[in-house]
Amino acid sequence: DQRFNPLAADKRWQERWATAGTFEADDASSKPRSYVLEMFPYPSGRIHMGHVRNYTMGDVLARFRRMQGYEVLHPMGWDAFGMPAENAAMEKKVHPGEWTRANIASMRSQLKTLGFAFDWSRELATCDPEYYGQEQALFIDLFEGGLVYRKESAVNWDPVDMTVLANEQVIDGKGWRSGAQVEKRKLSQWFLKITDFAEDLLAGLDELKGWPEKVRLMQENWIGKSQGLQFHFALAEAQGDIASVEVFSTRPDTIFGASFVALAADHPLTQKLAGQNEALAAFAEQCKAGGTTAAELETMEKKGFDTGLTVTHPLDPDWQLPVYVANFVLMDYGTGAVFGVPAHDQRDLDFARKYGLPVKRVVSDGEETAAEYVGNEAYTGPGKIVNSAFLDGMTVEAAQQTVIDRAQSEGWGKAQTTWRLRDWGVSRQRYWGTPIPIIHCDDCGPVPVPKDQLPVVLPEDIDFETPGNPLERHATWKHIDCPKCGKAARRETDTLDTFVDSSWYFLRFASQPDDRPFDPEVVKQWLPVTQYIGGVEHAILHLLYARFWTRALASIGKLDFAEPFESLFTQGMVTHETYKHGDGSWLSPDEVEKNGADWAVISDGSPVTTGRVEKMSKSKKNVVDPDPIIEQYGADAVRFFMLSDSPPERDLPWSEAGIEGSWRFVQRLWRLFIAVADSSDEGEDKALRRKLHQTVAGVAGDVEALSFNKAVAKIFELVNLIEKSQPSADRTTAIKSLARIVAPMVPHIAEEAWALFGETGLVADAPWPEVDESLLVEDEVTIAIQVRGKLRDTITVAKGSSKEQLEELALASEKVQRSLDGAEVKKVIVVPDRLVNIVI
Ligand code: ANZ
Ligand code: ZN
Repeated sequence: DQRFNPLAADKRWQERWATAGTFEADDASSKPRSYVLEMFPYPSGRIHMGHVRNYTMGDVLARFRRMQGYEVLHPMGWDAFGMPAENAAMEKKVHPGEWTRANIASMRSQLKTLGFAFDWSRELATCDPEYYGQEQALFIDLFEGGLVYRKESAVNWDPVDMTVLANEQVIDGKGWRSGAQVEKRKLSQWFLKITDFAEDLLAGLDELKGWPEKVRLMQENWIGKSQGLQFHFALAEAQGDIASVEVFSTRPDTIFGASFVALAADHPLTQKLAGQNEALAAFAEQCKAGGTTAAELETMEKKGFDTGLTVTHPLDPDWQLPVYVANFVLMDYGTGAVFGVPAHDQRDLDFARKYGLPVKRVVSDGEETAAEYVGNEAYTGPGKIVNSAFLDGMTVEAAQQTVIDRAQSEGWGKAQTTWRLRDWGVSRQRYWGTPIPIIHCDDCGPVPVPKDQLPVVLPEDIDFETPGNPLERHATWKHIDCPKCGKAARRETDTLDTFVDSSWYFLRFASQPDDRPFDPEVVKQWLPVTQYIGGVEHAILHLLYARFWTRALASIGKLDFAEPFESLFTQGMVTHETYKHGDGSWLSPDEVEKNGADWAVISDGSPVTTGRVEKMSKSKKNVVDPDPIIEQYGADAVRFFMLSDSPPERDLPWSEAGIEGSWRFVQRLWRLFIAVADSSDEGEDKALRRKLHQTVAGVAGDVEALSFNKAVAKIFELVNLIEKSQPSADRTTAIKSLARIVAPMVPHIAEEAWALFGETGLVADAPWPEVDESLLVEDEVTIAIQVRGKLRDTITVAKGSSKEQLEELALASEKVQRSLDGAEVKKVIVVPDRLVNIVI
């Protein structure tokens, strides 16, 4: 057949790989190892283009590494716990487990149609008791290792999902899933001591050379190490047992620019004052409703409440500063109180202007030194200290040290390091998660479930009619006797944040014994993950938790390495144009068609406005479902399109033209393959041979660097040259090698070709073509031959030919002799490797 038919071929090879166990990783292999991992999906129901792109990239690398002789671990599984399953249970009245497993089944078969080289024998779902039971065992290990504790704390409460959210899950003051305004509540919660590892998590970032700089920076900012001075301002009049206000500042050098002191709404002093002041109590309430992220604190309107109290400046007993309660001061950072320096801090400046407070310059921008600061932009740059008594003339750094030294020697403050990172609250008042394996006993307190009683399995008979936690409401599940004293006790009804599930799945992929979470010896063979690929949306959440979890397990002797992911790649998104009705409602790409230059709704011909190219998302309806595309064009064309059109870190705009181009390219490959299937062409084609070897080497380098679009460009060049070349033994070799070069990208057609060539075995198992290094350097050059400055001929000669040789060859040229037409040669100018000019 002249056409490649993916419908038959795709399935045939997918089955062959499966029955041969081609991609099952061997724990006992003596080959070098490579662990290629893509972030496992949440089983929402359908594979989307983002998944296709992500997994295609990982797949190319995994297949390529196998061909290079590595033992490759390339697993796939399901991040299967979480809210959407419960939402489905409430909306559609299906059990979350049933909904999840049905989704997994359909997404698994979708992934299989793309021919990904996954080791399906290691597939896992975090909702399997075999998985979460081992997670419970690890939780108990961490509990016994002192890395888990329970405390009453103000939590972010999502009133729609009726659950607690981690700080990371609150975006712009709203729940990351529900989008509902988050409230503050006090609840007893389980925490993991990630802050014990703050310094180490920060220091480790320096070693992660294979991570994008931007991700490292995001983690650094999240961990947020600040060094400064913690000191107190004495209250002019003590308020009961409170005699001073403790503040933390990274800018003690600006202490003479202080203009006010501000307290958080839930600061103990605020609370005390609010007890006697209704207006203040109302103001504090109002502050708590506001957002808590850095970005929000920057942008929201600064509001304050003058308490009427004053404090004394620590370096000038005659100087009194007013005390405000301010909405931009957080209780859970530093000490929950600050001193404001309006001239050098924008928030403080906005605040000072609003309340008419003094604005005193204490750092000179190099020109101005006057004490009165009139601008509306705080100066935060470097400079000399001014208007600051004994600090005058110092640099910012020197003044900071001087103030810290003075505070310490006089005993009113001390050098302090403050972290933005908070311990990780992992309690969720939800059903569909890993039950926290703890039993509460009135006499013994919290007792871990004995390991031989794990897993603590979720009950199946639950009801979702009422909001809140079904485990709490279940008639019998939580009632159990205390494992220590035997008295009636209660199970913990909170489940673990699903980010716990994804904090160690890569370990379980490497080793999954029945009787423990993993075998550290086997894990050691595979980890760290050689290449991790996923979305940048996980730059902080998942990646920080996984780094923490690995360290935590190492600290209790379960592992002997700290960093789980050696290299990280964050791929761009798949985007699509957006379409809208006249009334502004969204239309999906398959509801519209192009009518000349304009777009129209297919059903009624009404006009369509086209919008920006944006990430494919259900909310904007600009989603293209991969399934029908795969059915129409086959897996290889889809895979090839995912790799070819954009650099992998950039967004990839989906286009019909693009996928069609890929489809045509697959057919071009096929025509080449069938043409040489049983060719006995003879003769050399040195240029083509050279191109082949350059391509083999170049594509290898590009794939290794995940520069797939560059690899594709090189393959295009080779194919173009092959198509133009005459039959020869070199051409046959080039085409047969081409099957191996493209095999990681378009594995189905490559297998088909491999069989066509009469090769035994699978191309997936074939070695990557060898490179003849000597063919990589250009050893021939083309020389221009001019007569009186005019180009008359070109000759190809060995690089570095001598002047004499070049002169002789030039004069021997027939075209040159013709143009000389018997004239006398006066002089021959030779520029080696470039040109020969004959002067007559
Ligand atoms: C005086 C000052 C003067 C400040 C100046 C800054 C600039 P980072 O670097 O993020 O740690 N701050 C301290 N605790 C706070 C809280 N609970 N809520 C809101 N703001 C707080 O920021 C440290 C700075 O943030 C501290 O230094 C303090 O303001 C403020 F020209 O003190 B600074
Ligand atoms: Zn007990």
